[in-house]
This record gives sequence, structure tokens and C-alpha cells, in this order.
Amino acid sequence: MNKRQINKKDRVWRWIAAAAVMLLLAGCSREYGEAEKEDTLTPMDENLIVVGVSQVGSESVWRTANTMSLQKVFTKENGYFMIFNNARQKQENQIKAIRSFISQRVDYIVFSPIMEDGWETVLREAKEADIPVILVDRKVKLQDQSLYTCWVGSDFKNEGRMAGEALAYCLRKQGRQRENIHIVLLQGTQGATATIGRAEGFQEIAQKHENWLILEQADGEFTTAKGQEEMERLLHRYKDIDVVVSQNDDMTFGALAAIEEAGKTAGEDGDILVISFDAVKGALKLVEEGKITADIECNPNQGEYVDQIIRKMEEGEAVAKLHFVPERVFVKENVAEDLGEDD
Ligand code: GZL
Repeated sequence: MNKRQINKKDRVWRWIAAAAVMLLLAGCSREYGEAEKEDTLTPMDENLIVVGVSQVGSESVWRTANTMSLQKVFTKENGYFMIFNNARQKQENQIKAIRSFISQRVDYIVFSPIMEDGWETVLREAKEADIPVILVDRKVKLQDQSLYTCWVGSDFKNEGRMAGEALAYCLRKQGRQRENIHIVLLQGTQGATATIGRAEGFQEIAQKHENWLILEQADGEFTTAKGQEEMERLLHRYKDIDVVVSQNDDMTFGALAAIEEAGKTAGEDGDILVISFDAVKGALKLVEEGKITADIECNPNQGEYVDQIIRKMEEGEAVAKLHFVPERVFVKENVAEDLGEDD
């Protein structure tokens, strides 16, 4: 699978064959869904590596940064032609887009699966078409691990552990190691690798602290609106919340609005400690202001890693199955070093 022995001449013939298939399909008056229409306008160019990219959606600031990191590398100047599809947070749109990439005979499929289940069939179709699949960000649950070449992303379980350790450190600083600490969790998209890993990692630390009482975990879907809605409901239900652990900054923005509306304050000098994930610029400013106690970085810059992997595969070199991106924990003490960097 790693040996990309297709030379330029073969690639042109593949494009001619694919174009013929598409014309035939169009002639069968098949109604294309939105995804197909977006993805069928692919010029043939023997020099470009054609990459089909299926992105989860545009649900968060982090997702936008992740998309930008892919768009930054998959340019004609870099020798690529990218066919991009935004699945708008629907798995069926991702499956449609991947099938469209297969029918267009792209050279590589790059995608961030919205959830871990439900990919076996379409990834088998990609394998049968001899098109390598590179996962970014989230993972897939598969019986047959050969259905994808490799994955680039974060160690989500370690992110969860770092969140737990950051909370423990803050409580120690406040002399609250023995106090009963009432915690609510705002979870991301159900079934997503980030949601699963962050929850498992945080739980691993939480179970070491018998005075940490988890009141409820709510589904905030990684969005600001849902995060605010759920935090409002939790604040109405529980009058003694000490900590909110929010699995991304977008939900945190909503949670902070709800906390303020409830007449409470966030931060080490306030009523509720806020632990967040992603570390997008807007959230780091809130860390600097003390409203977010700790923000666990989730590095969205995965495009450069995928570019390096494809270059290696083009040369027939083997690539590792897993590629972890580096990440840090931001607190008030160290956030200035990053905020000073150019975007
Ligand atoms: C994490 C990514 C998550 C982000 C959210 O790698 O899957 O999805 O934390 C995004 O902001 O919606």
C-alpha cells in the first residue's frame, strides 16, 4: 500500500479513465448530491498529486484552524490538487465524499472521521481501489487496520490526564485537597475520538481523588450554543458547582456566558474553576485574564505532517502507523509566551 509506483503516465491514464466514468455516470442522469457536485470538477494535470479531503465540518475555531493547516499544504505550488468536502458534521456526507473521491480516482484520501464507528465498508472500497487513506485528528474503529495507512493527531487520553493534573495542581495551590469538589463535564461529539480519550484520561486522574464528585456529564457537541445551553441547565440544577471541565474552547465560551448570566464568576478567585481544551487564541486570552484556569492544547497544525507522509509514500518509503503532534498545557504563568507569537 505504501509503495506508490504510479508514474506520471499512469496517473494521466487514470484521470482519463475517471473522467470517462464520470461522464458516463452524468449521462445516466444520476442526481448528484451536493458533495458529488462540489467534488467532480477536477482538472487533469499529470504533475499534481490529487488529494481528496473530507473534513468533519466547521463546528469550532479549532476545526477552522485544522482545515487551514490542510489548505496551506495542499496547493498547486506544493504539487497538489485538493478536492475538499465539508461534511457539515454528518457521517453520511463523509461517506458520500469518500465514494466520490474513489470514483474520481484521487491519489490519496485524507479525512477526519466525525465518529469512530461506521467506516469499514467505505474504507474497504478505497482499499480495493488502491487509494491510500490517511486519517487526521480523529480515529476509526476497524476490524481490519490495513484499511488505512496511518493517522496524524493528538494523544487525547493524555490531554485528559493533563486536564486532571492541572485541576489537581490548582486545588493544591488553593489548599482544597481535602474539600469536596463538585465537578460538571461538558463533553464533545458523542463517539468522537477526542471525546472518548479526553473523558478517559480525566477519569484516570479523577478516580485518584475521592473528594472529587462528578455531578453530571452533559453533551455539548463541541459548539458554543450547546455548551451554553447545557451549562445553563447544569447551573439551574446544581447550586454547588466548583469546577467545569469543558472538552473544547467553543463550549467553554458558552459555559462562561452561562456562568456570568447566573451571577457567578469563573476563575481561581471566583466561584467556578474552568478547565478547557484546544487552546485557541481567544481562549488563551481568557487564560491570561484568569477566567480559564488551564487550557490543554490540541494542536490543529496537522497538514505539514500529512504532506511529509505523502512525500515519503510517493518515494515508496514506509511510514509509521501513528503520528502524534506535540501539545502543551497553558496556565496564567506561561500563556504570555504563546500570545506574543504571530498567528
Ligand atoms: C480534537 C478535535 C475536536 C476539537 C474540537 O482533535 O477532534 O473537534 O477539540 C473540534 O474543537 O470540534
